[in-house]
Amino acid sequence: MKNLLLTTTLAFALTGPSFAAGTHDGGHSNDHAGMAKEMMIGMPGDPAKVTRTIDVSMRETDDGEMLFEPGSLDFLRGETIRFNVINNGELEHEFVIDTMMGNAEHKEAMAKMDMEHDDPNSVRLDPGASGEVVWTFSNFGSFEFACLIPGHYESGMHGPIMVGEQMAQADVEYTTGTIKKIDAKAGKVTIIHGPLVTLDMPAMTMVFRADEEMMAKMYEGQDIEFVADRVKGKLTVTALK
Ligand SMILES: [Cu+2]
Repeated sequence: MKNLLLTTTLAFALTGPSFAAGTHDGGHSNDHAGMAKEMMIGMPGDPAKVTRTIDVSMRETDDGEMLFEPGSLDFLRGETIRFNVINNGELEHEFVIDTMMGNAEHKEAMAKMDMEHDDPNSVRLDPGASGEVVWTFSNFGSFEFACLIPGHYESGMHGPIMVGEQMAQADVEYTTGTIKKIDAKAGKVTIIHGPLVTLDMPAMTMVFRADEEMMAKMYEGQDIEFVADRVKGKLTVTALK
């Protein structure tokens, strides 16, 4: 088959304009107290139905950055996640999940007055403290986690949350490409490739990592079908045919 994009494991739907109103219609205090109100990003999860636990660390770096680890999050629609959030920094931080619009509005409000969140979609922690958020991602889309304490978002404390849907296993995987260059010593291969939908990347020419075994099956100029994924933060060819 010569389709540029043969298949895909995840389908992402972007949040539409109707979602843009955010979740805090100015009445910030109205949705306190853990009310199970559904937001675009989903709703408070039932701790008995947690499907995965994710550790999230918050801290500052020596050069003045502030960050979350991991730096991005991917879920499947319907997952209920327990976020074990720990503040490894020396300043107070918070973990808030919402639409980007919701976070932007909230951040603006916090710039005027440092409100302390007590919403089910957030947790605010003193240095050394840990806490949790249990959340069900009931809608597709692109969302965001962030710390909205003034200045922290700008110092790096935000990252994307993608909520997608799992397709049938038979539909999984290969993208077409042509091998442009191989640098076996460095374990790198340059591939002119079609869109990598699961990685949210358009068609382009990119350098990937590949292990020795994978490399042995490749030659420059070869037309391939391959799967790429992030392995330890590096784009890596994980399957080839
Ligand atoms: Cu912070």
